Amino acid sequence: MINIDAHNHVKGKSIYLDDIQEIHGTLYALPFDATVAHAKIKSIDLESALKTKGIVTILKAKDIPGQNQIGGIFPDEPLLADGEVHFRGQVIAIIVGTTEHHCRVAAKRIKVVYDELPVITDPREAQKQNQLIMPPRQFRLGDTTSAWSQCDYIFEGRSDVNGQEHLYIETQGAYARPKEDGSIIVSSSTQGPTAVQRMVAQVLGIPMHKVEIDTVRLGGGFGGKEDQATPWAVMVALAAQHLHKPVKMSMHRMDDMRMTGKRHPYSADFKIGLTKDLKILAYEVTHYQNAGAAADLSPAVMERTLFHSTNAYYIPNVIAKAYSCKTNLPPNTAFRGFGGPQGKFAIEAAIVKAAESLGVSPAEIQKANLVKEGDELSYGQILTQVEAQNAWETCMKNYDYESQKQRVAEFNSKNTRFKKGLAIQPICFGISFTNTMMNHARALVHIYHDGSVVVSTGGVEMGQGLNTKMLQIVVETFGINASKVRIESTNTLRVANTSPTAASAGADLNGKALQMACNALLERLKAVAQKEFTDQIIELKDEMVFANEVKTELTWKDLVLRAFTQRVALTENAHYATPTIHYDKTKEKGHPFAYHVYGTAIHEVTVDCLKGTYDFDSVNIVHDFGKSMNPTIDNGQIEGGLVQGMGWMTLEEIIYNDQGRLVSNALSTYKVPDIYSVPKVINIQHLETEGHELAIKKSKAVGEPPLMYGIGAYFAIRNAIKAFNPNADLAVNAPYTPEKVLMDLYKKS
Ligand code: MTE
Ligand code: LUZ
Ligand code: MOS
Repeated sequence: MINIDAHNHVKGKSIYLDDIQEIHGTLYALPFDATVAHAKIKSIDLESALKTKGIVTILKAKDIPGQNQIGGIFPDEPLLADGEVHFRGQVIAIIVGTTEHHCRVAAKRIKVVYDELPVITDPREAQKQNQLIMPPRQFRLGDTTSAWSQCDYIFEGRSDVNGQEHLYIETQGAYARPKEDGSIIVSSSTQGPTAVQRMVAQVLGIPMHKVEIDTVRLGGGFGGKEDQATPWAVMVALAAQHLHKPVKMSMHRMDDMRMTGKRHPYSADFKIGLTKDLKILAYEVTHYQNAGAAADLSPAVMERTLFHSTNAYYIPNVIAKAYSCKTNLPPNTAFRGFGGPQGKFAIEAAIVKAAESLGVSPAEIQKANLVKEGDELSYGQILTQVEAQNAWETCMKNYDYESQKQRVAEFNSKNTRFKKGLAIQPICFGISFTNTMMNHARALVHIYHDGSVVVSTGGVEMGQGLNTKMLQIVVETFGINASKVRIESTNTLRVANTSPTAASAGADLNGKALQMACNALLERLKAVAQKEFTDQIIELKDEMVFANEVKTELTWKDLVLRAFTQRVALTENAHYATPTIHYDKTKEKGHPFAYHVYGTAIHEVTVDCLKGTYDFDSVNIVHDFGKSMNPTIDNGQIEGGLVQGMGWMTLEEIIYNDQGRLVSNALSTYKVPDIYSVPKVINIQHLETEGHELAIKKSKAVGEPPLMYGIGAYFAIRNAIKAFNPNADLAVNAPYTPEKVLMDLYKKS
């Protein structure tokens, strides 16, 4: 089935937040933010701003009737700064006017006097000063202390990896309209309508039943709208409540980049021990997560870093520790992979360090340590249906890696200006929210008596094709044509208490609930048909209901109408909660993931050793989709995830100066992959596997895992540099921008 949004997207007919038809009298809200990263606010002078033409009001912390608090995990984040600011871009006031332009004029007239305080931007520095979001956490398997003595080789090192701007095409935004009795509807470009509902209620001081959140679709979220779509929705709701008027906000790209958090930068210290036959016996890693100025989702992101600290490798003795460090930057947040990529980056750095010191290829170490059936990970989960070795070997064989290696070696021996590099990147990614409590979902299905069907789930469409997958479930369960089914917006009045669409689990969780609802309706309809056809076996097929043996036929439409006239319920609501998962935080042991997703990618890059620039010749992937329910959409997720991961590892460089000012604050200074920088060839092969019972239709979650293939891009470039300058002593510090590549090409040993 083609993506149901394809035609409207291409024609520009799809509705995003800023396309919603505005009600006459709609006002515009502009957030006014801090220009220093850490300070006491001595005074705010709004007088001249308030007199500006077109300005209706300017709201500050004191204008909040409920709690000035939007922290999701910990209550440590005010909606509006009150007395002090902790990062540049922190919102101090909301300017409301008749147009955005008027608000911007007023913003220039607001005068804030600050009493500046010291600024910390580095996570290690924050840790030294005991500026932590929460106490550190540690996962432990086996006994590293005694394992070190059994190792033939031990290496230590450090890796650093930068953050990443989400760059959803649609910036953050929301549109609030007051309803009667102090209730309110807010259209929000959010991955988490319930999170928005909860915070609107909390800040406005009203119960959740007075707050309706509606989300049609997002022009991309990538985690950036899991938690951080909330403040803007709360701001317009607050303004609408004050003024009894519709209020809208649709952020300017530079405001969005400056005010919102990003992927967490991490710094890590590692120690890795191996035996002579290259088995990794012990691994210790300490992660320093740069959380920014408030918790946001950092504790959960840090947890996923720990869960993925050994990637696709079995290591019998592990200590993985992480600090969530508080700095004066915008709170960093969810981003595709959610800390997993940073955990994997460190173990790959450790393996590369060991390989280079031993004079072997990293691939030899990677291959020798891939997880197998029954292996235990550091958090106690025993792996089953493991496809790590299968994916690796299929990848090597199907793409003829041996010849590729020879061809690259030959190329490098004949060329000096251009050098090629290869890297292999296996992945193993856990599917489920690491917080067990979040793994549930609901769906609501109405069959109208004309036979048309409308579906609501808690899942949000953000370009990943969720709605198409939901439609497939309905169509396949009922055996009816897609034109009979409509997937409605995600709305907190129709589906309540939703988890955000995240953790790649959107299709699994909402799809399973939807399947249950459809099956319940189907049983009821079958019973109606059975009565009509005096107890014969009924099968729904191709829009017809066939009664076996007798040649009576009944169309779907007739059957639905008969059910209606017999007063049978044509609405069903179902609830699904992932079975089998559990986790004990006090022991840091359990079975947090429903299943894991596996795969292997081979990167080939050519580096121009005069300029430091590079081109990716090819990325060859073998991926474990299970039984993909929509290969076109799923391949799109692999391509997009891969390129997004490669961007993180290569071109995309977030720069804050030491005063916490975002220097890479626009697309002129922040470079993302474009059509010229994507690999010239991307091959994707589907691994033949059974799939998993807990995956929707045995079609495994696909949203986040492919991002981590991108890590291979970094090490492919490193290998090309090594081919040019074999003795260079290279740090591991992503991204590998052309500037850094150039410096490393000519670095002394
Ligand atoms: N694909 C597109 N086109 N746009 C997005 O915003 N977000 C990614 C991934 N793929 C995203 C995307 C992230 S971070 C997640 S968690 C999943 O989609 C969420 O959707 P799913 O749970 O339905 O896979
Ligand atoms: N969000 C969350 C996530 O709250 N918990 C998770 O485990 C998670 N994983 C990936 C992305 N978002
Ligand atoms: Mo994705 S980071 O789970 O929104």
